[in-house]
Amino acid sequence: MKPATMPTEELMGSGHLACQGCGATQAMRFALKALGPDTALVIPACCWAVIDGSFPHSCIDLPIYHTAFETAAVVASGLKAGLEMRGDTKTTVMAWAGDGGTFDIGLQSLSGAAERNDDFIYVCYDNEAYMNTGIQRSSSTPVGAWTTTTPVTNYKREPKKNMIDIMAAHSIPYIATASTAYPHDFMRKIAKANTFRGTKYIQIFAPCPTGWKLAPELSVKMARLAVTSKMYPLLEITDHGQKLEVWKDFEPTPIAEYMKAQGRFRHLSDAEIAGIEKDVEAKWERLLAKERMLASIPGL
Ligand SMILES: Cc1ncc(C[n+]2csc(CCOP(=O)(O)OP(=O)(O)O)c2C)c(N)n1
Ligand SMILES: [Mg+2]
Repeated sequence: MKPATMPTEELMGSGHLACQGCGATQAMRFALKALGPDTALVIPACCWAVIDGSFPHSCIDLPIYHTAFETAAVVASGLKAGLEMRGDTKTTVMAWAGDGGTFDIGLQSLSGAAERNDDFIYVCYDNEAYMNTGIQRSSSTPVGAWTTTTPVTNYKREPKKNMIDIMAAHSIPYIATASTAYPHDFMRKIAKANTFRGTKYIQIFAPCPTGWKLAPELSVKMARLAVTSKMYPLLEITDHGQKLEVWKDFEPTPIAEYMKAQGRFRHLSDAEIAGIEKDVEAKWERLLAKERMLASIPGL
């Protein structure tokens, strides 16, 4: 990934209410730099419902529609339709939800909006649990993780839900994953998403030092190691689900380096970590095979 210049315009101020090292907060700042001021936000219940501040204060210099937990996508659909009825076809509507609000409770309204191909960007900031209510397991929580509802005696055994494949099955124009360690890549993907009409889905890996029992200063490092350990591949899906591009231009790092820095994985033995690494490697190989397979089919 080539370095690029960060836009200097700030639509997010410093007076936010997030924890130190919050990846979701970094992600919002980058997204708004990529989109600019002609943007309206829809935020359901999640940490970000708190982070921007309580009315009448806000750290974001844009209109924000705070919604019920399960309704981010359908409210974004309605907001966009309302703006268009008023003759405003320019404003970008961005729904901004957590993994619980996306992978679990908001899935139905997101699926409905994506099937209709309603015109907005949906960003899921993925911190891999319900953090705002005290670190409960979501279907995005990875195998092996401690949460308050998956305690060390009964830590998470089920694999993380493959939300990207679910979204790809909707044939929407643009899907991407991103990581807070690669802000230029994320901003490029947000800007690219904004060039398509229809539903665009971007899922950004956003460390939560509080929920992961992680030193806040390691937030960006973890976001990088998640990618270089192949736990969280960076990819783009275009052509309505028909074209997949996976980023491979990095030095691979061992998964133990990623997992051992985080208290949520501290109970895992070396053998268990090795088992997870094997699974991650197999998933990575399948992803690359899929990329080759899609590239080999002409005329799609
Ligand atoms: C219908 C409903 N159920 C439960 C809640 C309580 N609640 C508010 S935020 C939240 C967790 C959100 O998790 P996620 O979407 O991952 O965002 P994060 O808190 O991690 O930022 C929950 C369970 C709610 N507001 N509404
Ligand atoms: Mg979450």
